[in-house]
Amino acid sequence: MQEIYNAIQSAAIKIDYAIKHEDTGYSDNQNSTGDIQLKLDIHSDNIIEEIFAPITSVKALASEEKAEPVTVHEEGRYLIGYDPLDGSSLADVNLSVGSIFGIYENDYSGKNLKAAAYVVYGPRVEMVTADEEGVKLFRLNADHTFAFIRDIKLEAKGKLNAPGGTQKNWLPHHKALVEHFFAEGYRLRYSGGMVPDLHQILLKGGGIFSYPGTSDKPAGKLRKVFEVFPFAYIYEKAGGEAIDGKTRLLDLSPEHIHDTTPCFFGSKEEIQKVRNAYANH
Ligand code: P6P
Repeated sequence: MQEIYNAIQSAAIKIDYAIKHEDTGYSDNQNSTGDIQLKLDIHSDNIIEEIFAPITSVKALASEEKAEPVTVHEEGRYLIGYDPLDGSSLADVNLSVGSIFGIYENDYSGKNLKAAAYVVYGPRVEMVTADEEGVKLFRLNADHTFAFIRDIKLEAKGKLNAPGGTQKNWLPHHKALVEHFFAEGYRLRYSGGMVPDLHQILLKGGGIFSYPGTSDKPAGKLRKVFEVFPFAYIYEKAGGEAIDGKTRLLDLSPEHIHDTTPCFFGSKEEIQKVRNAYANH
């Protein structure tokens, strides 16, 4: 797994440079979800593919920016599912963005995740890894190496509330749930970037991030393989939980590689409140 973490670090350094110094404009292409791709999306995807393709333990690469997975070593052990630059349009307004990686075996179902990692490109470049040894925070140094900073653990209850999705399309029980957290004194922390928003809750010790099914998007917006499963794995390894409102996210499987799902990530007490709110819906 260290070989894969090293590859993520190498890609992160190149992608961080691209964010800071290259064109953040739109390309003429669309990805398979219909999003118009930024030149940064395509460049970040190419950086990752170029760095991962020679790794013989990697069997295939599935990117949010590509229609189908690409096989690189038939005998490889790991399937990588990744979002090369999540929230890339936020780079244009100088907000933090991130890369997300799921390291799977056999197939891209939640139960077959063996490790997960992400990189946050913000005032500092930080990488978080999650595996059987727990959740660990690393930070990029001036000498272009990543130094271990600390282990990450979630408290049973937090103070932050990151409510995603278009509010006018929230279902009534979801709106009541979000309002309950605010009435309890939770503070709004939502940038529109999944990676920095979930990173903040992890580093601050707890809270709740939600991207629900809405009247216009009943299956939610965030992708199972590239975004949701990796963060579900990370939140569980940090002592939290991750559900779709009822079901544990890591018990789900994608019918198609770009499938989406409603998702809630958070501390145990907050996730129990989500279960209660969604019990009869
Ligand atoms: P909304 C960014 O486009 C993204 O995929 C995630 O990073 C983020 O959590 C979500 O969409 C934001 O979506 O609808 O709240 O703007």
